[in-house]
Amino acid sequence: MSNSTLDCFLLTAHYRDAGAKFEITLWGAADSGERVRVFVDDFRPMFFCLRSTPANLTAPAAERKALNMRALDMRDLDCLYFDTHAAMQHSAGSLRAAGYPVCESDVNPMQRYLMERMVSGSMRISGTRERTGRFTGFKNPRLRGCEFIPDLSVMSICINTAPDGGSGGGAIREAACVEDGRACLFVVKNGLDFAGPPPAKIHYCDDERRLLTDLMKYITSGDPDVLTGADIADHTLRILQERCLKLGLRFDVGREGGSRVFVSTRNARRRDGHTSTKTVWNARIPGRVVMDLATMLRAYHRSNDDDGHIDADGSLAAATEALNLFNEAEILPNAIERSRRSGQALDSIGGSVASFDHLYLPRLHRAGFAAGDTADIRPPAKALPGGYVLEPAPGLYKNVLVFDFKSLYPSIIMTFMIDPLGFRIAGGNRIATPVGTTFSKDTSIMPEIIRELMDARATAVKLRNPYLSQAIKLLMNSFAGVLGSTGCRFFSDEISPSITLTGQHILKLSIEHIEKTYGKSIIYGDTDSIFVDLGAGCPEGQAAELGVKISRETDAWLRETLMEQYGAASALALKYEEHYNRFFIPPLRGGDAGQGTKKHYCGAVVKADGRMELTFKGMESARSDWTDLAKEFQRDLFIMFFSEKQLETYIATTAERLRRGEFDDKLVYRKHVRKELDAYTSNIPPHVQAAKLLDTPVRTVRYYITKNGPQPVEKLSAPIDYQHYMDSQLRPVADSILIWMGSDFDRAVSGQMELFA
Ligand code: DCP
Ligand code: MG
Ligand code: MG
Repeated sequence: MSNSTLDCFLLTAHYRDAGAKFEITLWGAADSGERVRVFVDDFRPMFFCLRSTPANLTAPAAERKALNMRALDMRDLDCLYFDTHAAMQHSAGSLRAAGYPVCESDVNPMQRYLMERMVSGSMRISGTRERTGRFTGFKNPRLRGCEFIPDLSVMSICINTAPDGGSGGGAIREAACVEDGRACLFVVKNGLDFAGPPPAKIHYCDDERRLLTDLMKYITSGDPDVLTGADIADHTLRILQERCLKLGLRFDVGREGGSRVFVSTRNARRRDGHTSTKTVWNARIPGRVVMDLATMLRAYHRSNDDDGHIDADGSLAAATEALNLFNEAEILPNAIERSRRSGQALDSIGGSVASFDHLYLPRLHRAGFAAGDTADIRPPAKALPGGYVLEPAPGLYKNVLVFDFKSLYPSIIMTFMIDPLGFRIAGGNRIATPVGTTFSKDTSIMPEIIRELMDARATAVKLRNPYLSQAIKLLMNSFAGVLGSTGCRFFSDEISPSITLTGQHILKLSIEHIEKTYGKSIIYGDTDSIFVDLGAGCPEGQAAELGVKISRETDAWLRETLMEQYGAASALALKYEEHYNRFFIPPLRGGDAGQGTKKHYCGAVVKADGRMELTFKGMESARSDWTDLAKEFQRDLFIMFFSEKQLETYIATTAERLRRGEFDDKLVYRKHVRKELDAYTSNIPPHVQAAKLLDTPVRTVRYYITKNGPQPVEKLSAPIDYQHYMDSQLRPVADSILIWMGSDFDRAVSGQMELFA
């Protein structure tokens, strides 16, 4: 035993009431290479109540302390400490029921433990270091934040089960574990045949029991920090646990006991306003972070459902591919940097509200204030305003410059010192926004947090750390969103609009200024972007120069104007982003002449070698209900359109070739099956209809639309329904341009029919 200090990164954190005590167990990865268990049982869950709350009502608290703290409505507060989380929740419930307000009773005590120590992922542990088996242990150490970035080991796991129904239905016959430079395949002898070339290492097992035992031994001795794979929690680990239970084995893959896979339900608000209940499988593995491949890809790359799905033969190939995707997408460095800024767990996604609490609450407390409970937030009577979207002027343009404000909402927060505390604290020096709300200049927290994040982002850019800079951008932007969300304890129907409406005001001001100063027309703008039409007459090579000039000069003008009108020090920066040589805004389908479609455009940059690089917005073909045919057709058509070539022949030829079957390999739809097939009862979507025709279940179904309805690629029997593809793939692409030209798809196709007569 020795007194020591260790820099660690937080891997997993769990808490519980153990009898009459509250316990926290943290696992971390240390710079020394040690893996560390931190056990805490001297932290007491707490919340605040009004000083005026009668003593008999707070008797269940282990301690009531009068602190020099106030609520945001300026009433004095006392702090209540409890021995257990349950006691804390119970007491908060009874106080609330008795009509006495409580503050921050809904803050998770473990999150509070970490945030008050300023621990965001990285933590410096000081205390008595104990050796417990292969791991290092600390009990009730001192913890504070630090800057340590860990080097974590990852294991990708995949299993294959025997088909249901047959003998040994559902049993695991094959499992693979893949790490960087190491792989092992576990196969039950006489099980499924192993396909493909033999891997580095095959471990034959007599039966499933042996496979499970050896597999779990392999995982715990390999001791990875991160477990990943396609559907790692809701498939791999869930089935592992299930089979262990069935065979009377302990499901044990963590750094200590207590591994558990369980289902939780989440209410998700659907777009139609109804709520649907979603079931989510969670894996709680002490000491190991469980990161589902598809979930993490979605979180960091906004990719669609299908990404992260593995279509490999055999579990070894699948686990290898999953690890490759995990590494290529750089999920770990992204997650680490996000955790270091937001204070959220490595495997967490979203969590904007919790991140805000994590950064804001400790500073609020140090300023002598505590926030209310989220349950006390009342939803606004009507939806809060968002960004301003200009009416787009449809048509074809040459030389369009695009400008976009850098971190618009964060820079508005800084410029006008927008802050929940600064809003409520009265008097002193104040700054007024263009909307009329005012904020304290003397006391504020959020502008300071944003400034630190902005500086950190600038450093990240300088150090070429794209993960950090992206993590910071998303975090900063989430602040504005969180303040407009009733799930956040700082929600206010005055603060959030102070940001968005000021954004609208600044966009309009800037547009007006550019139009007036440069005599150019603005053809579109959205929230913080401005599209300027320079016209065909713009001399080659001058567009970029003008772009830089407009952005600098507009910044300077805004700085003067905002100082003069509001006494505000502008933090706004209008970036010159792009010069499109060709640009197109489609007309609004079924709208009046001159109406464009918002958030839809296509721009082309002509490269030095004459190649055109296209950017699609809104009309992009990256959606899963677009086939390869539609994507290629759209790209080719726009290149021809921008090159001023005649389009009808190409459109008609493509339609004709489609009918002749020349594009059959480009007509496949791909879609992820999210629920069990039997869970679909009415209104069965096409991909599920197709999936039902397959012998074995798949997670991504690839299918055609045929004259007999949807059919999977593997079971195609009916003729392909070419008319369907004509109507749903070719027509919308062609019409986006043709309608603007006064024609349409049918006319283009029929007008050219004589070609094929
Ligand atoms: N915005 C938002 N939610 C999104 C995207 C944007 O609330 N999903 C808001 C916040 C942004 C503003 O719109 O500040 C402008 O969006 P941008 O995409 O231009 O983002 P930023 O201006 O913040 O960053 P950048 O520096 O990349 O332009
Ligand atoms: Mg922007
Ligand atoms: Mg923008």
